[in-house]
Amino acid sequence: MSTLHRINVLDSHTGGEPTRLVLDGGPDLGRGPLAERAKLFREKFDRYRSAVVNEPRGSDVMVGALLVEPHTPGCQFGVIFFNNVGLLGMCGHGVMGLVVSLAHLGRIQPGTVCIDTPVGAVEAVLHPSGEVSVRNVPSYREAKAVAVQVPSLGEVRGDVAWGGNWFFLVEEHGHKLERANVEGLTDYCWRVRQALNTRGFPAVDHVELFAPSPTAGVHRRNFVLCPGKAYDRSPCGTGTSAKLACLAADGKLAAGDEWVQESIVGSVFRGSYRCEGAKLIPTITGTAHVDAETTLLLDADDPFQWGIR
Ligand code: PYC
Repeated sequence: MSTLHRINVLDSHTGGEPTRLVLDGGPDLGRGPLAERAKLFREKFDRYRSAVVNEPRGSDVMVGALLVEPHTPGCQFGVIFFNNVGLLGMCGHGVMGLVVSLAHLGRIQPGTVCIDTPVGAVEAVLHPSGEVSVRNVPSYREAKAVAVQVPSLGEVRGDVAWGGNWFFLVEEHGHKLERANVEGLTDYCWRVRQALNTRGFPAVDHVELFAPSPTAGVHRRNFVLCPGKAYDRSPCGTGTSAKLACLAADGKLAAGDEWVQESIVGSVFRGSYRCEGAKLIPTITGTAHVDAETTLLLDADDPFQWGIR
């Protein structure tokens, strides 16, 4: 008889981007600050990450969310986000998925909930309409109009900004942001990221392209290439936050004004920011839906019980 380890998960998607919430059966990371627990997860329990999000149970686009006890006073829940190659700092679409999942389980009602993450506490509001707003960690632009020489592409210019993850935001790229172009967009972003990483910005692991949108009321369409080479089906909460920081730094968006951003699959986030002293605090609003209740089974006799790593 083989031994089965069970991991209970709840799947959701936010504008097409999946989140797999690990409810129990994940690793015990203790009760320290979430940044320390994330480090422990990365160093000692990486096989759990792979088992939950990688093939054969998951896919490159799947984002995992390990539900943990919070550490920051005032928070009701803690979460550590991860993907096909490692851990994420924050995840905007993931918080929306987490919030609708908690509501589905009857653990929260419409209203405000504080959630601890490895990069700081965030506040989410579940609106009676079902929409979720996420007040993100402080966001900022680190560098404006960085010119990077990309082999076979030439010079590419973009801003480096933090929105809970590190982004390189590019306006001028000459590509159409459409689903038919995913392969070309992925190749372009990957080359840009590799060049940027070797030229002074090793931490930047998301590349975000922008283009005008054909949709009335939308300010910009985006394409975000995530660290493991999958593109974000949602407009990317942390990427929208990074964009707000750049717009604010350029004096193109005032505090409180709305910015609407859509992904190439047509899902939309609304964003705005407010200032707390020198800090810029973005709030991103979108919708998420629960789409599966599952128990993952890890069979000790299965050579791929920990996923294809
Ligand atoms: O929504 O912040 C986000 C996100 C990051 C990576 C994938 N989605």
